[in-house]
Formats: sequence, C-alpha cells, structure tokens
Amino acid sequence: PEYQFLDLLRRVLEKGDERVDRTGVGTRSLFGELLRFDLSNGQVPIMTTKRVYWKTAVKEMLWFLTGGTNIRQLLEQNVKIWSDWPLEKYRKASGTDISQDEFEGRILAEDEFAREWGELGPVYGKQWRRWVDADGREHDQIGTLIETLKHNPSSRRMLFHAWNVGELDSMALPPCHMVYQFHVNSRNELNCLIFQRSCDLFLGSFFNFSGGAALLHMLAQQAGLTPGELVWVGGDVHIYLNHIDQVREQIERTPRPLPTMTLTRKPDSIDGYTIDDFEVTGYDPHPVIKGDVAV
Ligand code: THF
Repeated sequence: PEYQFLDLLRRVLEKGDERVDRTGVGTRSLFGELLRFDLSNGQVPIMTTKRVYWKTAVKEMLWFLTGGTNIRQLLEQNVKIWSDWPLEKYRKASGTDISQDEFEGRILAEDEFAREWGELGPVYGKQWRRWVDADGREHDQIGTLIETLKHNPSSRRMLFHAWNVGELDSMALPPCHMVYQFHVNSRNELNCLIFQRSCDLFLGSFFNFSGGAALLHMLAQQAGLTPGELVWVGGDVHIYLNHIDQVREQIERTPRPLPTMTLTRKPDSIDGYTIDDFEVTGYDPHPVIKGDVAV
C-alpha cells in the first residue's frame, strides 16, 4: 500500500506542473489523485519510508473533534504544527520578530494573550461540531453522523463538511481536507472517503492519512462497526520546491510492513478519547526527514 503513495510522489516529481503558489515557495503539482488504504486487516497507513509523528496527527484529530479552534489546546499537548499561522499574524501586527518558542510560551501562560492571538477562527473543529446555519442554529455534524451510522447505515448522506462559504474569510486557513463521507458495507465495515482540495505531500499528507485512520477507528468503535477502507482523493496534490531533495531521498527507500492500530478502551462517546487510547504496534520506520512548512 505504501508503494502507491511512493508512486504518487514519483509522478508528481516527474510530471508535476511547476508554478508559483500562494505562499511564494512554488510547487510541482498534479490535479485529481486517489489512494486506497485497507484498514480491515488492522493495518494503518502510517508510512514507513520516513518516521511519521502519528501521535501528533492523532492529537490534532482529537483537537478537531473537541470543536476547538485555538492553538493553546494543541500546545498543551506539545503539538506545534498550527503555530506558524498565528505567529505570522502576531509578528505583522506587533512589528516584532518574536521567536516561535516565546510566542508559544505566552499563549500557554497568558489567558488574555491566548484568546486574542491563539485563535484560528472558525476552522475544522467549529464547522464539524458547531456549524451555524442561516437561522443561527448550531449543527453537530459528528453527532449526527454517529447517530446515522448506528440507526441508518445504508444512508448515502453520511458526511461532514468544513467548507462553510460564509465563514471562509474569518478562517486562518480555509480547510484542506474538507469533506469526509462514510459508507457501511454488508459486512458491517466502515469505509471513509476524504476529499482534500489541496495537499502538501511531503508534510501534510502523512498527518491526513494517520489522522483519518484514527478517526475511522473511533467512529467504527462508537457505531459498533469494524474499520474498512480509507479512500483518499486529492485535488491539487503538490510537492513544495523546498521539499524536492527530501522527497527524492524518501522514494529511494524500501517500504517496511505497515503497523497496526488498536483502541485499548471503548469510551462512552466520541468525546471520551485521549491519545493514550491509541496503540500502534510494529512501527519500524526509516529515519525522520525534515522539511520547512510553507505558511
Ligand atoms: N500548510 C502547508 N503548507 N502544509 C501542510 O501540511 C498544512 N497542513 C495544515 C495546515 N496548513 C498546511 C497544518 N499541518 C507539519 C505537519 C502538519 C501540518 C503542519 C506542519 C509539520 O511540520 N510536520 C513535520 C514535523 C512534525 C512535528 O513537529 O511533530 C513532519 O516532519 O511531519 C495540512 O493539514
């Protein structure tokens, strides 16, 4: 299964269209790609050709599920992958060159500062748990999904969406993985299709696959189903030009067997999970490869 991913990396490197993107870094990209990962045998798509910080990815997914939109909750778990955007904003507004460490320290230490500068706007968590409609009513898309999985699993309307058009302008970043659709087959296996409009293959994709797999495990457990397939569809699938050398190194490596994921406990609801409930065994990756994130 990792070979299809390495193959995608290779194709984007070789055939990708090169152009300058929003961040100014430049990318090579292909449009419209699909990957399938089978989770029914216990395997999870936590790739092995470089070490993936899967706990960080799962913590991010748990943060989405809390409905949270402030980086403080992430920092409390030592997750720093969302700090760049608020940091950039604060530097511009204050005219200072504050370091990331100092900025994160202030978010953690000062309530007022965290409220004002740690907020990302109505991003993923807000839309998943508290989408506000035209009448001002809130919709818990995750709650509705779990009810439907339990009581009407043949439904073709089991999905949640984060592309809330009216609120895009107030988000730090519009959602990348924007739609998750679910499907239950005749063997009571839960399948998930993620539609991602924009994918940073070298940094983001591993997080998206790992987080998606964790979500599939939690939802299956809550609805009394077993994990099936994770289908991932990418729109603009790209490699940043400052990641090209790293990707070349990664595709030379030989994949090892994928690890397995199990939940060690069944919480009463989707809101009851913590990072300690996830056990990943048999993970023996190649060493980490570093790359800078384009903001
Ligand atoms: N913007 C860009 N340019 N790339 C992305 O992957 C991305 N995301 C989220 C929002 N905007 C994005 C943020 N997610 C890392 C991983 C995921 C991110 C952002 C950054 C990252 O730096 N990963 C490193 C270090 C991990 C760590 O410090 O624990 C890695 O090696 O994986 C796509 O959702």
